[in-house]
Amino acid sequence: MTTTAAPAVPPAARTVDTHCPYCALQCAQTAETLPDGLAAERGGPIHVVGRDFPTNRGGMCQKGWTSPRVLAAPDRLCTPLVRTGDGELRAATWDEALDRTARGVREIWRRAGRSGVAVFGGGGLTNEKAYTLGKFARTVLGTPYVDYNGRFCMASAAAGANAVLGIDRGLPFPLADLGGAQAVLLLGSNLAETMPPALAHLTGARARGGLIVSDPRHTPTAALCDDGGGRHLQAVPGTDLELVLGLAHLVLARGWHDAAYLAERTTGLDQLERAVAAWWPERVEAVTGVPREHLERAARLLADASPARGGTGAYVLTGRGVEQSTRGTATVVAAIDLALLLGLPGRVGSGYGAITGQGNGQGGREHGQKADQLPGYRSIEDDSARAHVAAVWGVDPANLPRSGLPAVDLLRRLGTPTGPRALFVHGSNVAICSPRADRVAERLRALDLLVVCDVVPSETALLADVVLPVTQWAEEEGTMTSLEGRVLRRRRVLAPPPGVRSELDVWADLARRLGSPVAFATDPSDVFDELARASAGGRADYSGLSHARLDEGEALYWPCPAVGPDGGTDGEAGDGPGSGPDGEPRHPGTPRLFLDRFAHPDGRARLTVPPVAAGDAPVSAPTAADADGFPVHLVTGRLLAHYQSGAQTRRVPELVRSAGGVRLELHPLLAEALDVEDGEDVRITTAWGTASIPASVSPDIRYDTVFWPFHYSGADSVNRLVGDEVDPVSGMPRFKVTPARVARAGVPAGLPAGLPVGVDTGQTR
Ligand SMILES: Nc1nc2c(c(=O)[nH]1)N[C@H]1C(S)=C(S)[C@@H](COP(=O)(O)OP(=O)(O)OC[C@H]3O[C@@H](n4cnc5c(=O)[nH]c(N)nc54)[C@H](O)[C@@H]3O)O[C@H]1N2
Ligand SMILES: Nc1nc2c(c(=O)[nH]1)N[C@H]1C(S)=C(S)[C@@H](COP(=O)(O)OP(=O)(O)OC[C@H]3O[C@@H](n4cnc5c(=O)[nH]c(N)nc54)[C@H](O)[C@@H]3O)O[C@H]1N2
Ligand code: SF4
Ligand SMILES: [Mo]
Repeated sequence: MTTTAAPAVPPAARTVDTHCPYCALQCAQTAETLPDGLAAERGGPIHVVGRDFPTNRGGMCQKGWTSPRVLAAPDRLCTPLVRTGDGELRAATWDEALDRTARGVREIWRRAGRSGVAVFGGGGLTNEKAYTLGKFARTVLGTPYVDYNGRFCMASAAAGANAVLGIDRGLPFPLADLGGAQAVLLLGSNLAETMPPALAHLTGARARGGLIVSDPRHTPTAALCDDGGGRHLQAVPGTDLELVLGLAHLVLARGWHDAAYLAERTTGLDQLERAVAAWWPERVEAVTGVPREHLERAARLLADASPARGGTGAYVLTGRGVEQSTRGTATVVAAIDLALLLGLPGRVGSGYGAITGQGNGQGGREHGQKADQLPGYRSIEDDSARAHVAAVWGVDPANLPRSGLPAVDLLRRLGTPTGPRALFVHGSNVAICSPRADRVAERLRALDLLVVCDVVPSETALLADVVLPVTQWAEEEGTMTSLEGRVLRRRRVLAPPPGVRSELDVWADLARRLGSPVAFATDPSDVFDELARASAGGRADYSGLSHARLDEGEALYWPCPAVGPDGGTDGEAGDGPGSGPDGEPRHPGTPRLFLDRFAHPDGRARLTVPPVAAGDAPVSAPTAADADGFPVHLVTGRLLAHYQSGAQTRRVPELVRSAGGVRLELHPLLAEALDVEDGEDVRITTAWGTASIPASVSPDIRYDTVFWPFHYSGADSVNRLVGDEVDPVSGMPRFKVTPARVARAGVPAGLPAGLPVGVDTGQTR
């Protein structure tokens, strides 16, 4: 027998099952703590690997793989900061910082009353934090002014779904259902860069030649339509409403609609028929630039895939490309109408869905950080909802504030003579992500008190009077509700750095310092139980859920009500998630909504004529103050390697390298007309500002459109040039399409008349 040196025993590692800190796909990860030596080498105290889960199937994107880097960001906030008399931020103790905050709030209450203090939340906060933030605003601060960055993200999808279907759950079906579909229409979503592992669910539709993508850019997602995968519709930015009405027109005109389903499950067909009759293909082509044959082809692919015509199923999905518009709600309504005409929603294997963006973009909009909502997706104007939630909070319903203002209006009024004098920010980098960002920064500076909780010194934190360092992702317990409405456990992998506190702690402490009698739990599991009670009976009912139940292994879909004493609701005894450890009946959660009825009282979906007059000019001609240069559509959005305002990902060296610096994407024809080469500076001007940024010349964009991702700061931040018009129904800003003029940087005036805007009779590729 030979002896060899024993292999080095790996240091005892602890593994924890959790989910990625970033987007709503919430890819499942297993995190492993690393010993010090390895931590330094790997750039973070933990290491993550993808874990098998139906949405990500073990996959993650580069942001997921590198997520531990943010835990060890060199400038990670580990001590509170307060602004001194000479304008500098200096380190302070928690006591000092919270005292300063409480004193500031009391002083503003004295001068301006309760509505002198406002709150801005984020769709990345756990359910427990989102819930507590709303409760803190309504009870301790007693202010109506609470809203959050979901207003920039999900508000139009929510408004459209509520109006037509009666409830807003982004995907009312499991994401994996898409796999069996014969056709998928993606309106304004670039999944290949915004949720790469989700592409696996499109391979089926693509293999069947049924993937249809509407995007003014030939994105990696649109490219999946090439070579027989389906059809890319490269419409003029801002014209998807007409595009969808055109598809609806064709479906009705060709008799491809599902008449039996429409009669049984919907109302409003007559009116809709009249409205879409006006959108014949030639007219749609003139407005959208999409050739009528392409429109016809897309309509046929969808119709052939519909169950009524013997297909295996079809989906209509919307993303920010069509929602972040002054016609966002109208376009979502039209998209759901189209799906209903084809008989898709409420059928297994077909449907309509909005692709929620932020990690907890779904849960974040259900638990009360939205200006008009209480937990459980209840209306703050509904007296019975007020009474229910007030009882859970132990307060008098009469003292609960009413609706506040949507984000853009709120930000606009900060620090004005009649507006709020103080703002708390939790989980949003408003100085970068808001439209008219320069003015937002000016409003933030005009406040008497700006308190920002963050994990890094974001551009917004750097404007604050008080900065509070809080726990993030792998340092905390909680739940996140993913894009499919599934409640997932976020688990603590490691202790936060010394000096950092949980936001749950911060709110409880501030409540005490502000003399509030209301109790604030700080254990996330207790907070969840309270949230569950507050949500009971609401549209987003979590009352049958708890951390313990979720820890049994199944992430469950809401609604998941508690089973009543009589074993009521839909709970079934037996095996599986529908029964407890002792076999007692439990609600199994609701993977698919609408199978029996839609959420309106009569159980029917309401076909709705989109609330924008059919004859509206789709895109206003450029109104840029600068009348020189070529008029173009400035479109904004995302790159694969950066997340949102970039506060987190700009601190990850691998991602910074992958993304490169800011670039303005433009078509070779436009570059030629401007006489700029790839990498040379282009001057771009809108009604709100002007900037010079390097060109990235690419055939993958319409020639009348330029693209500028919003992840960058300072002079590279596009939101300095984006206006703050909003959708009239949802209050969502028009991030996607801004009229602009472009010229070669340094060329002053006198360029020839521009390329045509708004009309294009062919694809640009
Ligand atoms: N890498 C990365 N992934 C992310 C995020 C991130 O910041 N980075 N953020 C997450 C969040 S919060 C969100 S909301 C989602 C967003 O996910 P997406 O909606 O996929 O992302 P966007 O890039 O904002 O917009 C999608 C596409 O809309 C197109 N578009 C612009 N104008 C129009 C138009 O008028 N019509 C049509 N049809 N298309 C148009 C753009 O060209 C762009 O390709 O991504 C999530 N995932
Ligand atoms: N031009 C243009 N602008 C856009 C968009 C666009 O497409 N174009 N998209 C819009 C959309 S869809 C969105 S969702 C917004 C997003 O934009 P932002 O709201 O700015 O989103 P993030 O960059 O994710 O900001 C989150 C902040 O919270 C911090 N943070 C992370 N975790 C925690 C936590 O647990 N607690 C606290 N207190 N802080 C935490 C992060 O460090 C970061 O500073 O941008 C919008 N703005
Ligand atoms: S797709 Fe989204 S959830 Fe998945 S790893 Fe990337 S950022 Fe994280
Ligand atoms: Mo978003």
